Amino acid sequence: MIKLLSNEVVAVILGGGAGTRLYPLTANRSKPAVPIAGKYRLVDIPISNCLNSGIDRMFVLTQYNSASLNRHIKNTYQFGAFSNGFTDILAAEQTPEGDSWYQGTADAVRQSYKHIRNHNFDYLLILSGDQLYKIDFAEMIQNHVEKNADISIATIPVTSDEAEDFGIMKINEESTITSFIEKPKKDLHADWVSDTGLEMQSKGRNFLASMGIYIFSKNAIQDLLAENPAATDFGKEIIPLAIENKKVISYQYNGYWTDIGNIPSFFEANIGLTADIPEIDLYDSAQTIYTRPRMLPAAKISNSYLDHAIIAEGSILLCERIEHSIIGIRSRIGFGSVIKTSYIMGCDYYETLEEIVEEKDRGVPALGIGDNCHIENALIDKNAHIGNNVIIRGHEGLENTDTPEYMVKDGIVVIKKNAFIPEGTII
Ligand code: ADQ
Ligand code: ADP
Repeated sequence: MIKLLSNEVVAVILGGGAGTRLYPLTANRSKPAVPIAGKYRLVDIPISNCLNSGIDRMFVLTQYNSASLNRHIKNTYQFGAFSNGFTDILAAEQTPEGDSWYQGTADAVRQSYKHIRNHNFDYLLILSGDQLYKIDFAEMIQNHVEKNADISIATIPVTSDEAEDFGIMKINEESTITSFIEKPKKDLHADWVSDTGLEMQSKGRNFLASMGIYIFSKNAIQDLLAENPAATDFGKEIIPLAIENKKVISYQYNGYWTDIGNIPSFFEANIGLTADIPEIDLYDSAQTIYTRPRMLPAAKISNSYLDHAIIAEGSILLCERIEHSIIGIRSRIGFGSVIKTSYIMGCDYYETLEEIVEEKDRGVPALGIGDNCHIENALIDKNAHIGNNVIIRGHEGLENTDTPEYMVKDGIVVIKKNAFIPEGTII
């Protein structure tokens, strides 16, 4: 294991633009605060990768701040008196020099640089906030130093279908990037094939894609941002400009990495965790994924058949079956209910028995999922009140819709945060 000096690296986590691709999960919270895997939030992934690599000074740049992001970061990432560590959220702010929104990824770093430069560092590590992976950044930084690079980009071989969504590059035998194109259309692909090695080629992964993970030497980031004031994005502008007169290298990664920036990929990444041996191991004590330690009681389960189910702490389950699903913290699921291929995010709080009785008297569904429900291919955001005998069944034939309580996106039903779904509803 390579050890970094504590003042070598500062990390910047790009926490998201407008967040429209993850709507409605981002309707009232910033993207880094979106809950994943039953008990974590998106931001825990890049932060944990940093901590596991020995990097403990991090900025999270976000388009808008939210109470849940603040609370989560404040309550989770505390560094003691013997460390310089911090996790600071920088939300787009109004200043005398400019209006509020970050105009893109490079603009977000440019606007935040006045805060970043107050810290000692040789290398700035820039990360996306919406990816699921585990990488040792210390190795990537060592490679950057050994190769005397100005910029390193983590890369992964992808197929032609995927290449349209990524920055694609060509490299020479020293792994120096010689050309770069952001999200090339299919008719250009013939010019962008790379030698990705036999194993990757056998899977049709012939294109070298940027993972949106960059290391910049301090001078390189300062020069590029100052000399190109109109450049707002790394992929579209800064990287293509940089390869003309800086040493920009590829650091190829062949492990599991996925972008979870939209509803279908977010859903798939979560459900994928229920596999026998998932692509990403949450049960690895050498590379812990950190999150807020909550003082919750263990889950209590009665009469339920559970198969490939991830059940978070604090849950009370009386249901009939749960298959290939994640049940988030403080979930309550009633008698006879069946949950299949779904991600239930859970609840922020419990209702008291008196509150539940009172809601019953008023004919309002209690917090959680009621009795005799069938829930399939659904993503249920936090604090949903789902009545008895509700059927929610996502499938390819369902038309995309957006109502005040739920949304259908590519066959997945998304129940919105704090939604009320009355008894007997069929979606
Ligand atoms: P995209 O992911 O399409 O491509 P982008 O939308 O710019 O690029 O987002 C990169 C990251 O920055 C995401 O985590 C996003 O949420 C965040 N982000 C975007 N705008 C932001 C803003 N204004 N403020 C704060 N954060 C913001 C990029 C590269 C490609 C590369 C892919 C890999 O441009 O070359 O292949 O990432 O996923
Ligand atoms: P977690 O990290 O457990 O997801 P959050 O920090 O997002 O939790 O917030 C959950 C918080 O919501 C809890 O601390 C709880 O105090 C608070 N809360 C309590 N009662 C309510 C309520 N009625 N509605 C919404 N939130 C509540």
